[in-house]
Amino acid sequence: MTELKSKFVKVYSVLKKELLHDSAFGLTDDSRNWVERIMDYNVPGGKLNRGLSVVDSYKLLRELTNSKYKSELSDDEIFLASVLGWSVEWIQACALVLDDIMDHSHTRRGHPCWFRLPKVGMIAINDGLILRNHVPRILRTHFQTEHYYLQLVDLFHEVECQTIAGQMLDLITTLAGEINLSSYSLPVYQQITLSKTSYYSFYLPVACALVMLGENLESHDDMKDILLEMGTYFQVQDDYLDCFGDPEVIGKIGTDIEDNKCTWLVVQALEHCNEEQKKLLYDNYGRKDPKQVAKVKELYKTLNLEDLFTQYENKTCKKLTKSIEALPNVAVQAVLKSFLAKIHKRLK
Ligand code: GPP
Ligand code: MG
Ligand code: MG
Ligand code: MG
Repeated sequence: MTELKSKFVKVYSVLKKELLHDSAFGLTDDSRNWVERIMDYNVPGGKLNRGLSVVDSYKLLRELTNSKYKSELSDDEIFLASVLGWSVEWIQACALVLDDIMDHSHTRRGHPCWFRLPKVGMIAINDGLILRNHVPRILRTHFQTEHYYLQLVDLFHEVECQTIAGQMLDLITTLAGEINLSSYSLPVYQQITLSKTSYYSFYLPVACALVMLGENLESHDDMKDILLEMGTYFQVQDDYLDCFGDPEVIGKIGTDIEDNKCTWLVVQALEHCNEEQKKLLYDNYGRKDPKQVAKVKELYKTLNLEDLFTQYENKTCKKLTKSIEALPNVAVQAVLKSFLAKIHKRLK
């Protein structure tokens, strides 16, 4: 583990302790124990990519701003950037707890989904809200005296609006697809991924670093556009792994076919199939029966979607690299390249 990562990891228990004693929640001994379980089960167990990228981006971008940042990162700066990183991880934890209920998922990060635990069930909905409401408390405790506090609160709120609107689109498109799969197209798919994934997973971590550096977010639209495009690439990978990934490695069992989701794979299948294959897809997609799910997977294989995905990955990586290298600032380039390196050809 790098020194920066180990400093980042340690901040989790600081935030946890503060939240367990935050009078705003008026916790009892029992509810405090429950909240501790919610946090420990759902917040720290992932790859931590989103959280760590706040600290990494801050480090790389501070060289871009002005000469007062030439010295080494101070412990205070690392701590504050880590607090923001964990705030993004908290948003992620809330999203996953709720998304797993909506997607009827079974496992997450190699364990049963939180709502699948016998004593949890639908209490998980309120638990998701608890996690979501931890974020403004964290921001208040650590940033309320900073000149950029309001900007930070607005940023988290706006990104959350995008994400929940994207989640809604993901879900209502699924309903439309129950009537007719022909509504599934690449533009529809891109609209869903942009809002449900790209904003919170790619734009938010970098935007946090920029706000901490006193930067005006509007002056970084070129970087934002590339980050959002990377988010689509990331969700295409997520869809691919849902069907073809190893559950042992990705830590979750796919449910997209059963859930009738508008995924990159089904959009490609619809585009490349003949009439007979289209009928097979219409008859078997969005059904719980494992035999029908297997038929859809078989069709994906017949249509060589695995190869098509590899081609997509290579093409997208080249295109993104070209856009990154066309940007004027080397620090910005470094941030974007580090993001791309983290996700390119990922297996989990
Ligand atoms: C990914 O969708 C998007 C999210 C997890 C955001 C959810 C947002 C909410 C506001 C609940 P996904 O369902 O494909 O993710 P996964 O494959 O990890 O379940
Ligand atoms: Mg989902
Ligand atoms: Mg899901
Ligand atoms: Mg998925």
